[in-house]
Amino acid sequence: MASEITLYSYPTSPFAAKVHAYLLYKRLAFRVHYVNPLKLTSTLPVGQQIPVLTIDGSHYADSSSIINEIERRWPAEVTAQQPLIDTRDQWLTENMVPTLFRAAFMEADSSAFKACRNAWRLAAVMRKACGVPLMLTPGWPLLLRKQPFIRSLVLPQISQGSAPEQRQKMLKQMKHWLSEKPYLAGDCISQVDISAYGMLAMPYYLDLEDADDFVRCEVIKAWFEPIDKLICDSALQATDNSRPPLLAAQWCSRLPLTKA
Ligand SMILES: N[C@@H](CCC(=O)N[C@@H](CS)C(=O)NCC(=O)O)C(=O)O
Repeated sequence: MASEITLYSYPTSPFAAKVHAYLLYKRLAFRVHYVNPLKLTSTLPVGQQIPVLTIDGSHYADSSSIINEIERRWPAEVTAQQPLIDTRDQWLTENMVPTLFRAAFMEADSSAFKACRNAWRLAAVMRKACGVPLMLTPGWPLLLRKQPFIRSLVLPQISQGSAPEQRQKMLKQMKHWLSEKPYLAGDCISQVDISAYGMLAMPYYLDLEDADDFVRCEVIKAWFEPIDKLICDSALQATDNSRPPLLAAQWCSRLPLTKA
């Protein structure tokens, strides 16, 4: 019998996007419970943060640990070396997640206007998917700026340089890995690729400003497009909606890069 899998998620969470993309990659049947952030702790079956994954009544928290649990239960036939996967996954998550939050985090420069527009875009999606009340959405840029978990991710990176500089650093590192091997941790696709894909695809498809820099880079685009097709096809081919897409079409302002 197939396992019962539920992902507790926000459509705008880069951590949840990693796990959601991985479930699609694995072609597992699952459902997504989009959580109202005002009722986060009373809704989650464990912990206080998104994502949580429930498999047959067992609960798992933390995106990388969840992916490791999925891999333990449904192992890949061929895989890259685990220590390399772990180090690169950690590096990418630590560097990429703050840049994603910075896209909607008002800083003391001209990008503050872009950050506000991005925050409102995210608020609109959170309203549709998670039932965030309309009256909260105008203040979303300020609410994001005040969130302790966002501040703890973003503030250390701000002291290291501008958001575009940090994204360039990340893209340079990904390009370097892809110049050595076809995938981010070697000759075969691994959780590093799928996690990075999820974290890049979510802001790209929601059309956050300046979130298409990686698609404009030929090397990254050549890596991204086949993974995008794999993940989008997985959702489309499950006609009973047993594999919900990473982002529902009605939230996206961009057309799919690749057709099924
Ligand atoms: N290390 C965790 C971080 C998860 C996380 O920060 N989730 C955010 C949403 S993107 C959250 O639920 N924040 C609510 C809070 O900390 O109050 C992971 O990888 O899953």
